[in-house]
Amino acid sequence: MTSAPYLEDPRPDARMLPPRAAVRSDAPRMSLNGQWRFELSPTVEEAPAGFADPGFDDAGWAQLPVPAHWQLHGYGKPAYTNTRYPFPIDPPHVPTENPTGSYRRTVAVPADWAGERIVLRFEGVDSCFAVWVNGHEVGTAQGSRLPSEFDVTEVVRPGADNLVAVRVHQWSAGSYLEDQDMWWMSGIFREVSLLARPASGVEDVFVHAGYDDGAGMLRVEAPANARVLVPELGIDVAAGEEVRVEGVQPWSAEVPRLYDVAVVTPAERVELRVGFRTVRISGGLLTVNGNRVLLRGVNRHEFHPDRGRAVTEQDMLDDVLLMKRHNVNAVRTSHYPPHPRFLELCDEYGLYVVDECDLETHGFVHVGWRGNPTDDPTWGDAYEDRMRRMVERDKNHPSVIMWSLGNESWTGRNLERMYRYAKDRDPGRPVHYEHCPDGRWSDVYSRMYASQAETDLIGRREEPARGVDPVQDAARREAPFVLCEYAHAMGNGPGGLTEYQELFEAHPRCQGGFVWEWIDHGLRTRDAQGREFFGYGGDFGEELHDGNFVADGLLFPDRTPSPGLHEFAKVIEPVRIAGTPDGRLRVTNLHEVLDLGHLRFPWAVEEDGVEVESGELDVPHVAAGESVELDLPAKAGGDAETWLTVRAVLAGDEPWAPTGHEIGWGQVRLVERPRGAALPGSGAVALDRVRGVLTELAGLTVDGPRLDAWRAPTDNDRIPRDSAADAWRAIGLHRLRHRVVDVRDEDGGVVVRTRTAPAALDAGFLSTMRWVPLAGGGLLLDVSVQPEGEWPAPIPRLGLVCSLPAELDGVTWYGGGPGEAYPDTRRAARIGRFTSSVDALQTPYVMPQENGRRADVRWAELTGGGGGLRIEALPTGEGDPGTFAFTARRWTSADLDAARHPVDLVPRDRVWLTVDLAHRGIGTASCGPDVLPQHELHAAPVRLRLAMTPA
Ligand code: IPT
Repeated sequence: MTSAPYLEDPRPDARMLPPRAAVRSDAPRMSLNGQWRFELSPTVEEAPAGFADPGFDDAGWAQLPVPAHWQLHGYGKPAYTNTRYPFPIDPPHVPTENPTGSYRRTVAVPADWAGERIVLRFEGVDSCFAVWVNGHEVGTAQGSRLPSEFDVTEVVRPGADNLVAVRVHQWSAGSYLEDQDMWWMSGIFREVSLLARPASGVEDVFVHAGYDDGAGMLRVEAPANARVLVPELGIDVAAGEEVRVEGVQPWSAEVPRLYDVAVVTPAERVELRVGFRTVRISGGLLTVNGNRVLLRGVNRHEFHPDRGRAVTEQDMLDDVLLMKRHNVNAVRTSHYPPHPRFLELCDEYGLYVVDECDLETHGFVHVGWRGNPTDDPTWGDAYEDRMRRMVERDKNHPSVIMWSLGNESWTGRNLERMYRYAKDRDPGRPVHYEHCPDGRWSDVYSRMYASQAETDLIGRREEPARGVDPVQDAARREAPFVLCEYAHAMGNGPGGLTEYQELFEAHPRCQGGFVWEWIDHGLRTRDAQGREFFGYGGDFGEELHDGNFVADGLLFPDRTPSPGLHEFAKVIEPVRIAGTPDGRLRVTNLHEVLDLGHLRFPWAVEEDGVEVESGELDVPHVAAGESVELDLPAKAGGDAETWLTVRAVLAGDEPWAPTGHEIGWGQVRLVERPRGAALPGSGAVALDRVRGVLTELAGLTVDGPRLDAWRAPTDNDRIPRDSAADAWRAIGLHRLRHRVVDVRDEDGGVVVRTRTAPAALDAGFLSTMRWVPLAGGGLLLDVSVQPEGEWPAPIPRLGLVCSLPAELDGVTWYGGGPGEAYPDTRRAARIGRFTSSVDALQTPYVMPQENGRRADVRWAELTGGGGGLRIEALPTGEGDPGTFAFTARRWTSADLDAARHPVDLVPRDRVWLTVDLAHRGIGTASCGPDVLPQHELHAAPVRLRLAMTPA
């Protein structure tokens, strides 16, 4: 039995004031952010008695900043589970061992606050708290990511120091509703403030600003004595009065036009930035201002590697700018309302928001949803209270185009209460919920991780029925379709984005979705040797955890964009530039409202990756949704492979990016690659005739190449049940053995035939490597690989691996770049000439795995220490693309496979070069569909011809 019964009581405390809009007001406000006295106790019962009394001596206590999580300041440890509750499922009870933080601080309340109503406001406390002022308990609250306010007028002494004491519990009944896939971290993690609320001030305000038929419609719910002023539009009307405003500019994510609105009573002035826009579902489509929207979205958790969810304004701005710069136009606030400032930034910079309530009961899935609070009426008030606090706080943001009830909470009556609350209070926004099996309590049909094939069926409205109620099913089938989560961005990937985007563009009903997720939640920490890395589940001693499943974002924890974000930005580019079959150029404007007038189109012609000509293309101001065909701006001259690259860049500064920022690009090949020729010469092939591998190449000491069919499994290879990587390991692809069949001198060269296979299997690969010395030095390699026997499963790759001297640290290549690329993640790689270093080629995934592959490579050079190796693919013409892909690393694939964090990868004294003949796609099987059939790799004959010469 707990001595703090409120923490196991799901019902909202009646002392909490009615929720209201977050607004900027000129009423007096004091921030209580900063250092508070703090002590952490292992149980509620052991929390210091009498700590809320003004006379209590806290001189011996430490200090903790507010806002912050105590686990990130040396108190307790963060813990990560995805869906499993880290405590027994015993609702509404929580363990007796319930870390409890006691917070104290004094605040000098100005004397002129006397006579005012005084309110204490918390923006977010995880997960439950009780608060005292000057020794008097004023209330308790749950709902970690929701605001709460308490009237403290009776107990505050203006003109004196006042003691605020808060007791925060890590676990509460509310924890059952907050089982989001993230770190369990506690404390006062958003701001605290003290407000003087003037009598007859603007207690609450609800702006209705629609846009229809070229005109705005404004009506502001506010106290009856309030005036509504919009100076820019010459509006000065009474609260509640509806005005039609001709010629107003609408708000959209692309053109986030805001108007300053003041709501004024004699006692208070409240300022808002208002956007005129109408969200509607009509004709089965989700529209904003009558336009179908295509959501190029991401799921955003609040995260910083040092601060956790206690994000700063700069962190929020960084997110918004990074999103805008990567063509993202929508955010789902998975799975709780964000810090209120984030929504202001979305209003200002232009992002559509699905504002999601702080609700997830996912852990009940592990007991067949038995006891799930979602359908238990004793939790009904708690559910409705959460929805109400979100809707009331966020109702004035034009960016919020949909409310979401929460995530993964199965189904039940309490969702109906949330849905009804939102619809009654705010008919102007559709409501989203994904997890009712028949699509109930949602105005859109939402799914997560549906495959491309199923998405296609849904787009055609040919999907199988769901649920048992035909009326409900018919309603669902009429609804617009949104993937509230797709393309799991864990580790290397996500693969298959292009195929989704094609469906979103082909089927009006498929209105896009939200990649899971925006940022890796890796917490910065150090190993025993003091080396820094980003920790994931298990790195903090948790007995129950879900490993690196918490690191599945498009950004690395420090907000460096991952290759996945570059790929996503390219796939969702709002301007598409492509060659046409008859040799022209098509520019398609995929914007929602913008024409192309805000962009410039610089072009360049490159021969063998070297620019020979450049200019700027004159593109008409094509309207949104339209396209234009133009003549190519340049003709090809030379014999070398020649590409035209046209880029779409900002013609002027935008608030989110400077002039010249690239939003899209396309390439057209003007001259095909000439057939590769190489002049045979005379010379020796330095071969270890026993092992069938070279010992010297281009003047360098080498060991290899050998045939290799392994890659360090990616999260997508490794995580699903019966994973691809399990099959590869079972076969033994990571422990191949080589048997030299024969070594023959032939036509001035050497032919080495080797059978490569894992122990205990009767299938293998027969590789034939024909080595011929070249006239200018170096060797020509003609390699063909023939599978033998029955290969029981698809394989990750087929290629060569060779070790080279460690001095070779500079890399230049002509092919796909600048970033890594795999068969289903290669849109962002353009054909060009790129320079890097071995170290910079590595992608530092939070969990080490296959990475850094450069694809579609014509030639590559590794240089350093006065020497170098050039590898050039010579097309054979027989289904051979005449390209290869490579990685260059200071460690082996086995090292990469064994490492758990990037710091485990200790450079060895060689560089390992892998050259791919074939490689499997990436897919998103860590959560979602696996590699699509067209990107799967089955054992099949492959061939490649490479000139390997000194560089
Ligand atoms: C889905 C969750 O909604 C999300 O929070 C996250 O956990 C994601 O998966 C995986 O990273 S739920 C899953 C069972 C599809």
